[in-house]
Amino acid sequence: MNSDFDLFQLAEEHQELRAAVRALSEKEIAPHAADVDEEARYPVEARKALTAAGFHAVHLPEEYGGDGADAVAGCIVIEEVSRVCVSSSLVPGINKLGSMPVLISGSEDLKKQVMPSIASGEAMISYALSERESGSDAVAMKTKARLDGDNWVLNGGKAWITNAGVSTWYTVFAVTDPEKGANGVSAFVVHSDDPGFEVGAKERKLGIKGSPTCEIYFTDCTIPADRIIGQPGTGFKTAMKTFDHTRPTIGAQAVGVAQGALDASVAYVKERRQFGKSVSEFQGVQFMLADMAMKVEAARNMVYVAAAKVERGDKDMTFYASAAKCYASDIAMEVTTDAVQLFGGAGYTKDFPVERMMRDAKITQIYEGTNQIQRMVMARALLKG
Ligand code: COS
Repeated sequence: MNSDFDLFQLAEEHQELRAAVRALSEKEIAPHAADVDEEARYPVEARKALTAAGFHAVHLPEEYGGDGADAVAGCIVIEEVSRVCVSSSLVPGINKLGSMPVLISGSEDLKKQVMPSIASGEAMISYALSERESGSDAVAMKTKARLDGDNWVLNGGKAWITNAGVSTWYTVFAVTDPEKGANGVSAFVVHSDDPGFEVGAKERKLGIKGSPTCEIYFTDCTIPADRIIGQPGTGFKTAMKTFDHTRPTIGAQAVGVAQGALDASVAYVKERRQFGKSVSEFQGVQFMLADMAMKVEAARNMVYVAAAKVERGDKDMTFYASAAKCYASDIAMEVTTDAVQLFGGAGYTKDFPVERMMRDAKITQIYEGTNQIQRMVMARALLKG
C-alpha cells in the first residue's frame, strides 16, 4: 500500500537536494538578486556559490567529473535557484543546454576534451542555434562550416546567445550542405580563444538582466576537425533531441519564479491592512492565492513527469517536454502578473521582488522555442500518433 503512495512523491534524495539548494539560494543568491537585475550585472556571487556547492552542472556524468544526477534532480536545482533569481538559474541551465548536444551525439574524445572543465566549474558552455533571421525556423540558418584539411572553418553569426562572453565553450550549429535542409546542418564546439571568434554587444532586455545575451560572430573561425559533434548532417537532429532534455528545465525555471512570486504574495497580503483588516481576509484575494498555488503545483508535477520521461527515454518524451515548458511558462506569466496585482501599487515598484519576477517570467514563454512552437511540436506528436 505504502509503496503505491511513494510512487507519487519525490525520492528522499530529491527532497534533500531541494532543501540544500533552497538554503543556499536564500543565503547566497537572494541577497544579490535585486542589484544583479538593477545593474544588469553577471551574478558572480551565484556562480561562485553554485560551483562551490557542486550545483552548477549536476547533470554531467561521473566519468567526466560530474555528479551524474538525473533529470528530475537537475530540474529541482534550477527551480529552487529561479525561486529567488532567474538570472542565476541560468548558470546550471545554460551548462545543461550547451553540453547536451555533446553528451547526446559527441565522440568520447570530444566529451573528454570539453566536459571536465565544465564539471570543475572552470568553464561554462553556451548553445548557439538562433540567428537574427532564423529563430523559430531554425533550419533556415545561414552560418556555414566547410572542411579545410584538418580544420573546420566557420563563417556567419548567431543571435540571442545566453552567457555569451562568459562561457568558454560554444555549441554551434552551422550548414555544411546547403542542399540538404535539416540534414545539411552540423554541430560543432567552438572555444572562445579560437581564431575568428568574436562576441558582440550585450542586448538590453526586459528581464533576466543578470544573464548576458549577445550575438557571436565567426570570421573564418578555424577549429580542429575533431570538434564536430557526431557525423556531418546530424546537427539539427542533435539540436532537437537536446530540447527534449532542456525544455523541462525551462519549465522548472517557470515553476521556480512562480513559486517565488506566490511566496512573496502570501507574506505580503498577511501583512498589508486595508479597510481595517488584513488584506488576506478578503475572499477575492484568497481565491486568487488558491488559483495561483493550484496552477503552480500542476505545472510542477508536469515538469517532473516530463523530466522523468526524458530520463527514461520514453517514446512520448518530446510531447511532454514541450507541454511542460509551455504550460509552466504560461502559468509563470499568469502567476507573477497576479502577484504584482496583489501587491497593488507597491508591486509596480522595485521595492518588492514581484515586478522583477514578472519581467523574468516572460522569457520562459519565449526561449528554447516560443510557446507557439511548443504547440506545433505537441500537435505534430499527437497527429503522428
Ligand atoms: N528528436 C529527434 N529528431 C527530431 C526531433 C526530436 N525531438 N524533432 C525533430 N526531429 C527531426 C525530424 O524527425 C526530422 O527528421 P527527418 O528529416 O529525418 O524526418 C528533422 O528533425 C527535421 O524536423 P522537422 O521536419 O520537424 O523540422 P522543421 O523545420 O519543421 O522544424 C521545429 C521543426 C519548428 C520544431 C524546430 O525548427 C524548432 O524547434 N524550432 C524552434 C527553435 C528553438 O527552440 N529555438 C530556440 C533556440 S534556443 S534559446
